[in-house]
Amino acid sequence: MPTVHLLDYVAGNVRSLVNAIEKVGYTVEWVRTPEEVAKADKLILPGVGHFGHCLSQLSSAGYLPAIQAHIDAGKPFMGICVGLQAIFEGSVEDPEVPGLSCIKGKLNRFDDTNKAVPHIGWNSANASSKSLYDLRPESKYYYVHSYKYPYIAGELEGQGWTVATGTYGGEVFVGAVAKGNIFATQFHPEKSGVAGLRVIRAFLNGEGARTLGQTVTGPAPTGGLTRRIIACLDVRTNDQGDLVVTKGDQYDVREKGEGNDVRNLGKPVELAKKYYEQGADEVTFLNITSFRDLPVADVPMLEILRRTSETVFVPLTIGGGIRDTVDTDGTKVSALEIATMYFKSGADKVSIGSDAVVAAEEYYASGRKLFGNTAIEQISRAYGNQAVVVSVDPKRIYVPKPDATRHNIIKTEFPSPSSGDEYCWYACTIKGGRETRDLDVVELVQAVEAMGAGEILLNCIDKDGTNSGFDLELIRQVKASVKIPVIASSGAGNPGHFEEVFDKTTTDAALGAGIFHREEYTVKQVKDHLADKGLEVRLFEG
Ligand code: 1PR
Repeated sequence: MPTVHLLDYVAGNVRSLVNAIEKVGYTVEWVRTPEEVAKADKLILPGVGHFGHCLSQLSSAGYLPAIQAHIDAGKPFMGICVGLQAIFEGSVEDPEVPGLSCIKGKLNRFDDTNKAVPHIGWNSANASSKSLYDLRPESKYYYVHSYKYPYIAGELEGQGWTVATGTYGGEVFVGAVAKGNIFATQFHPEKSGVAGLRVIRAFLNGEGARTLGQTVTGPAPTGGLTRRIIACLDVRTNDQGDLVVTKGDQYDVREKGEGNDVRNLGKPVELAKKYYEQGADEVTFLNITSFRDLPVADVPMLEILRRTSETVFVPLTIGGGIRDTVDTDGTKVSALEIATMYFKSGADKVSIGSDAVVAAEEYYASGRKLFGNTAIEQISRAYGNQAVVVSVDPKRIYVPKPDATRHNIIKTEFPSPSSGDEYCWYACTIKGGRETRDLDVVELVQAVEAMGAGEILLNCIDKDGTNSGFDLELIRQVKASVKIPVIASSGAGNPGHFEEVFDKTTTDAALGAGIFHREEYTVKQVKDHLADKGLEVRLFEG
């Protein structure tokens, strides 16, 4: 099999990139020293996290002159995400750190006045009728970044570059760029389904470079960021010791009646693939019980991720048990080390639940000081904010009047059925809803945003498994409190509920579990419904 060389300098989910490269028929060889760069014919520079962190690592390991020599020799070079950013002169994210300067100009941050940042999700890479590594106007590609190169018509083209753009909240940015032997994408082709695999293939087989810039005809480009639909798999061992996808009603996952067994809705790897093929934009696994009697390195979720990432080319999130812990042999294992194992096994993001609540409580107890030692801070520092999701498990607490509590309250359209109280706040819980804390959801999300979380997965215990629709009041309250994206979760029972949450709130994504596991609707049916209603979605490309 033909070979491509990957630079092994940066932490993150390179397993998915390797899987994608193998999927299109190539093998990967690692470049582990600057000297080894010279043996590469085709070189890929993947990148996650902070511009400065990546570039400083490359620089201190002596890679930059070797990469420059590879490029100057006219050999194929591809940069992905921060790998695209690296070919620019610099970034306001880390102004002191120089880039490779193949392109003059600095990246800047998305404006978060009227939109969530990071920009997470499926967006276009529109090359305006020019051939650019098989990018297609009707396809969508997975982006996750806070910094971008702002597109100015003609600027890069005037220097011989072919450019594809995306638009987010009115800002047009460079989604991909190519000239000669250089090709770079701001999006993650290895996470962009079949559309992304095509791009990788075009780089590897040389067709992309050969046809670069030719005029192509095709359908008119579609708009910007799509509505993101996420399939969630709650995973745990059942009473027979098998790892199964389960689903609770308000977090109770046991069947009612005789036996009282853990509800078994299927096998995690198979279901993940099924939802990917139905068009799920992301798949989330939540390990809802921890596997305390196993060495951390053997937790079954690692194997589930490895196997899933071989066939599922959209982002994977893993949650459950991400906190500092003590291994079976007494060794301390940090949350960062656990997250690292998950990333190496194919996860793109980790989701933190209970530990985030405890960290937020400490944040307020210390007068909103940050010491850099929480799991959120450590993981986001190493892998970037976009890699850290905080999963929130709130429940409603009714109060008779606004000043009956110190917490952030709302006046609800759904008064308490028992007391008739018209005000409520949302209390955070830990340990899968078993313990309620004196911290409200607004306090939590603001604290974790300050710590560096990149996204909120907003469950709702009152709504979970009810099929009665999302808690719009909760979602509005949280969206109004933070700038980072929010995923609405809990309560989806039909496609209309997804339409409603996108119409009546500004949520960035919506998640369903039971609706898909019980086969009441497919992901495709949900998306078809949204498309019928005029909302932009990404459909699966076979
Ligand atoms: O606290 O960091 O170890 O993480 C544990 C994780 O496991 C948390 O993300 C927590 O939400 C989750 N979890 C714990 N116990 C349960 C349970 O169900 N007993 N599941 C649980 C949470 C909620 C959603 C669900 C939506 C959509 N599941 O993920 O998928 O509510 O459901 P629906 O569409 O069927 O209504 P830590």
